[in-house]
Parts: sequence; structure tokens; C-alpha cells
Amino acid sequence: MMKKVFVASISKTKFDAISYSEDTAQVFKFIKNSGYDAIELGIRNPLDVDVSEIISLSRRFNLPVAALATGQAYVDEGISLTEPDPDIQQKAVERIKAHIDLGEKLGASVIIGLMRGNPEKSGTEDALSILTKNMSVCLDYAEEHSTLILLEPVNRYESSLINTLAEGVDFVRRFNSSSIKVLMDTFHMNIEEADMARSVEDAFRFIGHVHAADSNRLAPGRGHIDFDSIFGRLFSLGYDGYISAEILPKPDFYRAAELSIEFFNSKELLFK
Ligand code: LER
Ligand code: MN
Repeated sequence: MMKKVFVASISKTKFDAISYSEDTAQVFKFIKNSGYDAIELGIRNPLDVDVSEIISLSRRFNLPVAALATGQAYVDEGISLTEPDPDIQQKAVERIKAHIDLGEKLGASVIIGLMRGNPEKSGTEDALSILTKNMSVCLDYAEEHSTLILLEPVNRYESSLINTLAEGVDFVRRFNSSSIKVLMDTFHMNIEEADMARSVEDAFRFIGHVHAADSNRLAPGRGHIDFDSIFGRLFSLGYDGYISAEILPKPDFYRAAELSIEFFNSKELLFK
């Protein structure tokens, strides 16, 4: 059965499509009481967070951590896997390894979305080979630590590298590893895919996680994306993984989480 998730940040960040609250215990409690099956956490630097607190909150509220979002390291610090400066690439690899260490402890996957960087359009071929090299190092580490990496295609305004699900699948296939899969985000897909349900079908074997946001990045149901056709296709193909609402915290964190779970619950057949 598909599992309902809400994305929250436990680091303060400039990345806007994420809910942030200072009180991590309150966040876990609210997400659990709202009826979610799991939580996804945005963490800029795992070395700056109290790991034992997160583990104990996850146990206390019986709320698994589905995945760790890493993009804040790029948005807030400019660290990415394709920066021309090899020292910054090295920093990015080390950062992802720290996320993998935390992912292993929590049983959470590690997302690589914005962390791949946003190179000049003219340099994307070179950047793709740099990304492949650095991703191999991260992936070896993920395999040693039994953690799944999720490569997320993002829209062209956020990265020049890997925008569509098909490009994500092509990239992931290079590694011939079951430890790297594709994350589909409906907000990005609405910009990049010609036929969203068809793209889901074509990429299905490689899809390991889903981000749900509507066309305006509000809660699903608040824009014009046809979720019945997309979720229906995922369901009929047998997807039983996580669907995370990754949305703007509007009008505020708590209401955004409520609106998303109300929408998921209204699709009872898919989420039962
Ligand atoms: C960025 O727009 C996004 O969707 C994140 O999940 C990527 O890390
Ligand atoms: Mn996303």
C-alpha cells in the first residue's frame, strides 16, 4: 500500500518548498497525529543535528523517517557534486556520505536533487561526467551502508542536469545497481513531462520514491495537476512506497500538512 508522508525541515533554510519548525518534537507529534505513515526530513548538515534525538523521536512517535532531503547544502552553502572546484565537489561527496551514515541509522533513503548543482547549459556534458564520477563514490558508500540513493529529476529552472524522468532513468541505469533509484516529483514533472501518467509508466521499474505537490507547489488538490491519473497509474502498476507532500508551507506548516493528508485520505482506494 502507498504510504503517506510529509516533508519537514529541521534546519532553517532558504529553500522555500519545505515546512520548517524549530520544535522537532512538536513536528513529529503533529505529523503522527495527523495520520501520516512517515516523515521526510530536510537536513542541511547531519553533523549539526542531534542524531540521537531524531532516532528517539522516531521511536517515541512510531513515525519512521522515510527519506533525507539534502538540497539545502546547495541552496544555503553552494556545495554541489558538479561545482568546477574539485575541493567543493569533495565537500559535497563528504556531505552526502554524512547523510548516508544518518540514513543507515534511521532506515531512510538519501535524496540527491539540487545537490547535483546547476552548471551552465553549455557545460552539461562535462558536468554529467563529473556527476557520474562523484555519484559512483557516493553509491559505493551507500551500498556498503545498505542505504538507497534517490536521484530526483528537477525542472530546468532549478538545474540544467536531468530534468525528466526518462533522463533520470538513463542516468540511474549507468550504475547497474539496486541502491540507486529515481524520485518522481509531480511539481517538476508538470513543467517537464509531456504526459505525466505515461512518463510514470515508462519509468516505473526505477521509481523508488514520490514527491507530491500541485502545479503551484501547494498541497495536492490545490492546483491543476490530474492526480487521479498519476496516482492511479502508480497504484495500478503496484507502487507501494512512499508519497511525500513536499510543498510550500502555506498558509502555515500545520495547515499545509492538514490539507495534504485530507487530499491523500480522499483517495481512499489508493492509500488504504
Ligand atoms: C527541489 O525543487 C526539490 O524538489 C527537492 O526535493 C530536491 O532536493
Ligand atoms: Mn522534490
